[in-house]
Amino acid sequence: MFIENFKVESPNVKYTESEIHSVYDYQTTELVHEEKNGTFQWTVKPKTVKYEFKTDVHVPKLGVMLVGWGGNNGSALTGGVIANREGISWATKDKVQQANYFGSLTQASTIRVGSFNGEEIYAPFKSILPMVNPDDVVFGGWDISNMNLADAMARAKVFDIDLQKQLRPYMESMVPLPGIYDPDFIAANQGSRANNVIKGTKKEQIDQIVKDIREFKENNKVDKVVVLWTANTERYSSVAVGLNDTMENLFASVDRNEAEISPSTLYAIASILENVPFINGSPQNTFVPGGGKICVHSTLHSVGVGSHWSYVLIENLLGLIDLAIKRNTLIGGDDFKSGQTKMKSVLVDFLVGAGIKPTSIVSYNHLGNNDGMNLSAPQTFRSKEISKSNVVDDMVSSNAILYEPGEHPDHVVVIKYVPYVGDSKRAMDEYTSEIFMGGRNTIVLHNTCEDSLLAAPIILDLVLLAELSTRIQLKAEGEGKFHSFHPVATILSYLTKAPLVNSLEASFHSVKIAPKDVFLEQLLEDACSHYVYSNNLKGGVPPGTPVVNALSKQRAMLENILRACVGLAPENNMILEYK
Ligand code: NAI
Ligand code: DG6
Repeated sequence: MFIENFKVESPNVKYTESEIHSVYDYQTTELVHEEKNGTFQWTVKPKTVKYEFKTDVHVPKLGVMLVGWGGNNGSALTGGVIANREGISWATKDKVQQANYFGSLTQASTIRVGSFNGEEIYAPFKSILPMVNPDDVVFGGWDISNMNLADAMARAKVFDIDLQKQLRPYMESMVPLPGIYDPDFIAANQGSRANNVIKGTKKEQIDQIVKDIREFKENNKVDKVVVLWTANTERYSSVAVGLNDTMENLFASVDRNEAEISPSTLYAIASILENVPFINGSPQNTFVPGGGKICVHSTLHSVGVGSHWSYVLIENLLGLIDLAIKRNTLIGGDDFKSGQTKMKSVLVDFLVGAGIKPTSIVSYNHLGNNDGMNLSAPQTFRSKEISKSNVVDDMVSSNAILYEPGEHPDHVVVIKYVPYVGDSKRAMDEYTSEIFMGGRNTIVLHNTCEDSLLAAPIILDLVLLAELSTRIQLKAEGEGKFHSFHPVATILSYLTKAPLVNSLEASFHSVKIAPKDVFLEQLLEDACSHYVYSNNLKGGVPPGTPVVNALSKQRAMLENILRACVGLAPENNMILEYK
């Protein structure tokens, strides 16, 4: 049964005109180990921490500025929202199609709230907390191509022609602002598009983006803005000490007009300076984390090192993340998780969770849109290859019965540009696994889908959830004051391929190694299998928080946090009432 909305009645939850206040018991565990007769004995201690959550219920008028507004995703999202807002329907060869938000977690999925007379009761995901209605979002943004959004929609060849005709009057007057163009960061084949660019030094370009954000806010009378990168995939920037390793060095590099600072980093700096959330929908290392220093500390006996343990100090060089932390401005990314990777983060989770050992994962795609053309250059392909390749690491490392330490399935990613298929991406995957008694199991998937129609609702979720999460404050027992979530928005990880996670500026991690005869490389390998540490080594996620790619865990994290804000326990699926 479906209910449109609900309110929680509990001594732990208070709804007022301005906020929802909840008191929440967070049940977790603490692990302790001790060495006895040469082996470690582990004890797991259940622990409950009291949290309080405060959610501001005032839903703002939201402006969304897309970098790459005139691209396939940008035009599909803008047109899709207008079609929903205006209640547009259009004729296809099959039927009269109504606008909808299918594919959006917030708009088209449900959560279970309980059972009533033996029936399961579901409510819209968006009904948990007050959220911006996507129909009310004001869109704007930048593009290095000056094409208006109606023509951009036609260029994208994503929507049916009857829909395009109806949308054209709404979109003709939407023209992207000039963008920051640096041919060194995207494929040379994009040069012919670049007729709408901001001139000047990097510092001047940041100033222009800041000005654009302020004017957009003012002209559209929006309360809040979110900026999201859905422009071409860039190549990785080099991460180097003195260049972009710290906030100070990053600013100094901008002042020197350093060539290695990418356009996406410049947009992100401008947004963070304006305290505007910035989300990176492409795989490049916009936030330039990584390049951390790892040193082996053998002198840490005071913190209880056993004879089989050494400690590794990871000093993470935070780059732009440092700026976001200092300004407490939300950042999120990287790279929308739309199709093939979403399947991967479901299928490998299922296989490893079932005790089956994936040994080879081979993923081919071909597509014929402008994204595919840009990715046909080796440097931009490499960014995508990295973000598509690291998505099974957490599932593999969760099962030491199947995998030896450091062992991984062979994992190959191929992307080819085939103009004829346009936006209709083909993804073919072969998963080979070892099963009972040396048996082999091969699963083959073939997925055909308009890429932008998968990405557009994900963009919507990213901006709506980013906005919502800026209205939530929390504190654990013992913490004096409420605070917002960590600026690195792990809450968005369901929606991205290489979730950016919050990091510690310097953190100790214990790594099990043999006492003396281990080479540093071995130690690093071991450390990195526990904590994805550096762009150069693993692809874009700093240490501190374990990286979770498994889709069901990511969804549960998001749903359960929102449930906690209204004092509801996590969905435990135990159905004890019926046992
Ligand atoms: P697209 O190529 O159609 O659109 C990108 C737009 O960005 C173009 O209009 C281009 O002119 C503009 N652009 C390039 N550099 C710019 C800059 N520095 N400033 C402003 N505008 C700039 O690509 P599409 O299909 O819309 O995808 C966008 C991005 O999203 C790509 O990086 C793609 O890899 C990523 N992505 C897409 C997914 C999907 O399912 N469609 C999933 C995951 C990521
Ligand atoms: C080629 O793979 C084009 C890419 O932009 C993808 O469409 C995009 O990264 C989506 O990837 P996935 O793995 O989520 O389908």
